[in-house]
Amino acid sequence: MYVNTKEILEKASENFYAVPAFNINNLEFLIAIIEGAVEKNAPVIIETSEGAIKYAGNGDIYRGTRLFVKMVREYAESVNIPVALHLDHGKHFEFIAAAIKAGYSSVMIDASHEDFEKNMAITKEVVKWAHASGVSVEAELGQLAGIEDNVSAAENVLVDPDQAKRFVEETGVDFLAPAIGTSHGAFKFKGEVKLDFERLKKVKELTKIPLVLHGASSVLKQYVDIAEEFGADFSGAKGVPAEEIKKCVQFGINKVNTDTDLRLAFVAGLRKHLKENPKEFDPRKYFKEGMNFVKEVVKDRLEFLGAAGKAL
Ligand code: TD3
Ligand code: ZN
Repeated sequence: MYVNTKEILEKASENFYAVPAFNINNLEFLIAIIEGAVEKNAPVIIETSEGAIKYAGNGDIYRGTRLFVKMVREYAESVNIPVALHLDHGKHFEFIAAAIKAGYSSVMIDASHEDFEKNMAITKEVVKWAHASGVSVEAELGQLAGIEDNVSAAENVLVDPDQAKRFVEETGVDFLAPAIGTSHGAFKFKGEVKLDFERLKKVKELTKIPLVLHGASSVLKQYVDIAEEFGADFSGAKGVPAEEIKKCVQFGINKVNTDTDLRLAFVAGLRKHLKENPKEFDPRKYFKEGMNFVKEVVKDRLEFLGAAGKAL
């Protein structure tokens, strides 16, 4: 079923589990994610960044958003699990408007790089338009360090829980992403993994709405090793271990954004297949091994986040 993200996340918040939101750029990742979620009988969120929309539309964002809605709806409507489509890190009104018009289930307005008052004013405006079309809204407070795909900040700026309370009350936003020390990409921590659980707990107590963890990939050793065995160099890569993410879920996280882990798994499968089959040139064959690894990551996340078995 193609559903509103709010439906999926309110149920998760009431029942103390989280649902992964997986980023896609193409059909292959979508198929792997849907297959994994069906096997785990779990709800799942598909998300696309502004960059993914430009890529899929080959420069035309209206074509890109419409294509993703058609692709995701087609797969969602033929399976018996709730599937939602979300705009990740919407920073430009043009993309947000295109996503709402095309039929996305929810959008993120990421004005976290602006000062608090401006972030609030921008978010309020987006909530007004989106809600008028039945589309739910995610916003972000604080900033994540790291640079990837239009998402950049030099340093972590952690969320202020009292500001979060005021922000939620005044904007009417449906989900909130509080910065608690994670970052985007494959190189999240130089030393130890350090997340601010106390801050997260306070944000949940004061807002009581579904919360979102960005930069939540684990950078799984098994796929990094396979990729490196077949020619990749990911030295220094480090993510958030599953145990840490599970603690975040205990303290109120309900949506766990995951992009890097799928990319790493896919490239490991692709490199392995091409190296082991030098005569192969059929994309359906060499993509398949990447898709199989992606599907394993999807199933593992659905399981440890507690979403497995929660389809109905
Ligand atoms: O919003 N995202 C996905 C997009 C990151 C920028 O390309 C996340 O928060 C997931 O981040 P990651 O890198 O840990 O998978
Ligand atoms: Zn993010």
